Amino acid sequence: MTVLDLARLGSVRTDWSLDEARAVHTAPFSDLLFHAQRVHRTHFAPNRVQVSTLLSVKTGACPEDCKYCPQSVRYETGVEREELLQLDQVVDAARAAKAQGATRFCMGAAYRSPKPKQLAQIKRMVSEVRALGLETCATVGMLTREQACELRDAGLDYYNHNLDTSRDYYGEIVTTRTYDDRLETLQAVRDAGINVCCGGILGMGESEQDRIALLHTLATLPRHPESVPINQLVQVPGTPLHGLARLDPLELVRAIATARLLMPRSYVRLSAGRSDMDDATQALCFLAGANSIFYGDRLLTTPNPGRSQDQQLFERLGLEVERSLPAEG
Ligand code: SAM
Ligand code: DTB
Ligand code: SF4
Repeated sequence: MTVLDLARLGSVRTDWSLDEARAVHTAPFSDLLFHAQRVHRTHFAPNRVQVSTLLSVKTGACPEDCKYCPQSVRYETGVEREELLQLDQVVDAARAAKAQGATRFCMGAAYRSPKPKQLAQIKRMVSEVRALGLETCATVGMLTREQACELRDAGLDYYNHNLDTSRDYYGEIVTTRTYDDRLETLQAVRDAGINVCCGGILGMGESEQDRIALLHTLATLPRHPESVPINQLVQVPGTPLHGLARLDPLELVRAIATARLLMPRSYVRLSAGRSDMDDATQALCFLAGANSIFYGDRLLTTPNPGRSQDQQLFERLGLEVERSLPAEG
């Protein structure tokens, strides 16, 4: 390799060049996986997976135009508009998720950004879920610095806000908010002292260069996101991206391995899209350094493999669910 020796990778850096990121992503597959696994083992227990459970606390009728999303009001996808859930509905779902082994509960809302009354209700949800002994995560759209501080004070541990794709390709996917809007929200969340959960979606018709650029942007943020969700597009009829050619599964594995090598201490989550993957692909993703999944039979509005299916997969692979909450930091 000309610009980079994979065998020397393993330390946490935020000064990656795009050439270095490309050299990692395009390395011979076995070298890439070998070194991703090597680096994974220096920072994490090799056979342990963190599990988060998702709940859509406000579904549908979103004003944004994200071309992948079944919840945008602009596309006929059959997703029914629902009001914000009641507090007790959310707490019941969180209790059930905890009983089933989740350590983190992530509440998603189909908002561009929350209004003051909505934020007040979400803060109550966060506080009550945290009181159950779960880590809390929310993804409710763009936040101001003040809103981020309010959520932190309510007990929010993580905020999910994805970059989705590369800066260059982004305009093909979303026009109602900019890449810089997203980066600003991420900075507000970081400055508030909330852990950052930030990743993207693969399989939206982007090029390999776009996937590399997305991973490079994530890995050169002032601090790496603590969680990096790598979603494979869930193709929903009615959305503009429905019917696209499927991503080569080995490209997904490459992206996970690259995330592991560029962000060695971050949890890399094999996120949406697992219902469309076979067990061998998922096994390769874990080998490549994925160490987190969404657990439970629904994502936000689309299906996820059921718990029993995941338990079988974990047994086949000798994976165990991380029971204790990881140390802060
Ligand atoms: N409305 C908020 C926002 O977008 O900021 C939060 C909820 S939104 C559904 C959270 C993330 O889910 C999106 O940023 C996107 O990365 C992911 N997502 C949405 N639809 C998806 C799909 N069909 N396939 C894969 N990921 C998807
Ligand atoms: C993330 O990166 N993936 C999750 C979570 N963060 C909020 C969402 C996936 C949504 C898939 C489509 C749906 O179920 O509506
Ligand atoms: Fe709305 Fe979020 Fe879906 Fe975009 S991804 S349409 S902001 S719910």
